[in-house]
Amino acid sequence: MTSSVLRVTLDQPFADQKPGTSGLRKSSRQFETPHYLESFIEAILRTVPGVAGGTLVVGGDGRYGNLRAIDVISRMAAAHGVARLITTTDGILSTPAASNLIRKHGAVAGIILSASHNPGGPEGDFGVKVNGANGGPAPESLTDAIYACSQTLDGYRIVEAPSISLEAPGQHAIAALTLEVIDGVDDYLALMQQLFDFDQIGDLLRNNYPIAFDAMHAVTGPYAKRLLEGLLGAPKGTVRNAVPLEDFGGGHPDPNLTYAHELAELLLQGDDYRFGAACDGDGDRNMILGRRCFVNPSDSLAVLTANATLAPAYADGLAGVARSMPTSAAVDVVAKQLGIACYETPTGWKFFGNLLDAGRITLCGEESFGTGSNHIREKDGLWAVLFWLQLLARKRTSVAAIMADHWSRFGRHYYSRHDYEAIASDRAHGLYDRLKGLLPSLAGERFAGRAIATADDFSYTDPVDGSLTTGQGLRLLLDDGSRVVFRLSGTGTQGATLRVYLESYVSPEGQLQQDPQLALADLIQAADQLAEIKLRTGMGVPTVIT
Ligand code: G16
Repeated sequence: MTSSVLRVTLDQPFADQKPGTSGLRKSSRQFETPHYLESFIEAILRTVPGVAGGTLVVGGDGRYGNLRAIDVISRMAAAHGVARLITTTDGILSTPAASNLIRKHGAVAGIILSASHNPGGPEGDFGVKVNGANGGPAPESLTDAIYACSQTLDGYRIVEAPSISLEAPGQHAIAALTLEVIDGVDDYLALMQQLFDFDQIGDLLRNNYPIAFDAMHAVTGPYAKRLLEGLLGAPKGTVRNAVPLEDFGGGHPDPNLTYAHELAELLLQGDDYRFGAACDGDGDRNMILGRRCFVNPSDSLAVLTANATLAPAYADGLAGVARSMPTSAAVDVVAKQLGIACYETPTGWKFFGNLLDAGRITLCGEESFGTGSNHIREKDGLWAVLFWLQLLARKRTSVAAIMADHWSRFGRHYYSRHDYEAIASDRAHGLYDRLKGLLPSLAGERFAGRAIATADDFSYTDPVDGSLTTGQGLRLLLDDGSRVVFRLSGTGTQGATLRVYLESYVSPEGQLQQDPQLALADLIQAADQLAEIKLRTGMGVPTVIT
């Protein structure tokens, strides 16, 4: 079949293609605007080093727009001289599995089609993420260069060819490009088998240890089915909402207590299950639940760190750990006791990349339900689920007992995040800028009965390459170790989302209360007063409380 390269001229570049925390995330409708997707892909293909003659990985979370985007990317990659493009059956590829494929095949980059935990469908969101040759989210230097390129674009190149069915594995040609359709699940499962003791976990799950996993009609369904119900022998039906749907069944594939409330109710109010977990749209986030027990993501990182040697992959101990700034300091306490380094980075998985590549850290995590290790360069939802199952299989105790034991050894970081979503952008920025302006006058002032020790806008110097990142969140560090952090989300698509992170520490000797909202009540109230949240947003309560 002959195929020719079409050169499409653009009258003017799209102004709104600035990637956020996690790539370019916009409404599906915006991505359907003529030439919008194509021009961002053109900017990627012109900017990523090694595209001509190289290998690319592409796939996505199955949301509306996934297959169309893979078709466009394949034909544009062919026009840019990419030698080999690896994609998966039905184009279904989780973000962690993509990271693994990039590394395994020596790809120059990966293009992951997902708006993560944002809703999908024609009226939902779509997204394009770029990962580099190390398998991790592109560093800011690369996304900035892609953005700069998109802003001067005069056109793009695409091969004219019929679209190729991705229904089954196989090899196809588009001009000189080889399109390889592989099973997206096999390689990921093989990697997990190297990290964990499947016999031990299987023994747990086959013997009256009912668990529930909610794939939220998103990408992890096919992975979790083969993993939990196949390899590990959990009963059929363990994986709920297992079929990926273009609109996630109308749901919001964000594994937290609000959006995964059905699962949360099963575990927190019922007695049928010992363990529950959910992953997000593209499979990199995780929520862990035990019977009547929610595991805060910051605590989850601390528990995995404290017990890492129980998993075969980490039996020799950890090089170090890292957490994003708004994540609680629970892991810091564990790291100190283990005598290993603990790094505090800005929000965004890309900031862990250099530390992982340099071998300075083995585990890392974020309060936003992301946990991962050096096995790939992305956070990994099912990996975290397996890690917890590994702990449970070894300890033969409950999630609640693991948490109680942890707090009795290390103390407890009461922690909560309050999200105010879809605030009018000017109001949110007005609130934030006002607070930022107040910072210099806050040190030494009283706040919720404590003194403010430090009030600053977090900045980070990467210890590996020395790069400086500023403006990463407004912090109030109080004299008793409590903290309040204010940040504007980098992943929303409607208006702005204000996140307020609240944390206070109680030592093992201290009184352990039960409900974090009560333990943090004075901080919550003081944060609202200082930032004038209710007044300025008109919202009486947060949209989501974690
Ligand atoms: C993305 C990044 C995460 C980061 C999160 C922050 O998550 O991959 O590393 O923690 O954004 O989101 P926000 O800026 O809204 O607080 P994801 O799962 O959307 O890719």
